[in-house]
Amino acid sequence: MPKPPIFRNLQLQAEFDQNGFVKMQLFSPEQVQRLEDFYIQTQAQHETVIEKKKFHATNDTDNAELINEADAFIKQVMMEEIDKHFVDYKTIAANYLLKQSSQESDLSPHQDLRFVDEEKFYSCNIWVATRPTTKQNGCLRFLKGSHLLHDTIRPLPSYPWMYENVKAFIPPYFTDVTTEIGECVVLNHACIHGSYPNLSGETRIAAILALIPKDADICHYFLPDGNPDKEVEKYAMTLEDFVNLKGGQRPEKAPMVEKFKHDFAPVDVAEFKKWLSRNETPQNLISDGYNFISTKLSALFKRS
Ligand SMILES: O=C(O)CCC(=O)C(=O)O
Repeated sequence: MPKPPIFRNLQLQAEFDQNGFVKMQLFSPEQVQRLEDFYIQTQAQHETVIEKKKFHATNDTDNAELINEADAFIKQVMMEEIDKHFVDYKTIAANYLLKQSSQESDLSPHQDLRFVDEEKFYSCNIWVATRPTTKQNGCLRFLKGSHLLHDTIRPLPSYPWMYENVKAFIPPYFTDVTTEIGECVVLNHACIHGSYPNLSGETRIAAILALIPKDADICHYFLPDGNPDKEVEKYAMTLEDFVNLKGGQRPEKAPMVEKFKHDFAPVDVAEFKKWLSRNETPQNLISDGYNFISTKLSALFKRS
């Protein structure tokens, strides 16, 4: 059954459904500037974690006041535009995502946490950077269509990722998505993605807002560390439950709605490699091909 749409533009919805992400123009330069200004004003509070993490989010600070203020501010700015482009959705949380200028700020292939029953719904982030993004300052990269490959449970604190064994094969097949001021990327949390390290000398600032279709319930999947039976607990969450969720612990107030066994077996390497090669031409081959053709062309036009 098709999952309920949230884009007003059917073409964008179709691209999002097929690829697991889509880029669109959403914000004005003035709105983006306001998002950046708020970050600059709260930079010291955000940067309390940078010794440990070169890629970090507002949530990582564990500063409840900052987390609430950033959430409210990002929502206030983004909501000026969102209803013009999205329907039948509800928002989850908003956050800043900061990439310090460092080789260690790269984000390797991953899927985001699962917030909804993905057999019926999807959840996504609206991601917007405050400056243009490129490979040099840490743009996003996606494995097109990977959200459709397997139905994955992505719990905390234990996260046995079924693609861990094939992670190293993914980057050549990534599609890079650069952005200009005001462009955003809407990404399905189940689509495998990552981002380059930021080597630009300046922090890359992005704001995200998570959305889900209006009829979806928000949930949290909990898998305790060292659970040999791989029994997953599913909790029905409110936004407040997420704000109060403490790292590695069960939600304090949210009711558990289900407990089930899940098979976290790693993907079959040969199958996955077959899927990769069927779906995409590796980017290094595209650029090698381009270099080959451009070398030939420049040789043709070179004066002897
Ligand atoms: O900001 C980035 O570089 C990565 C963003 C990301 O992984 C996400 O929004 O889920």
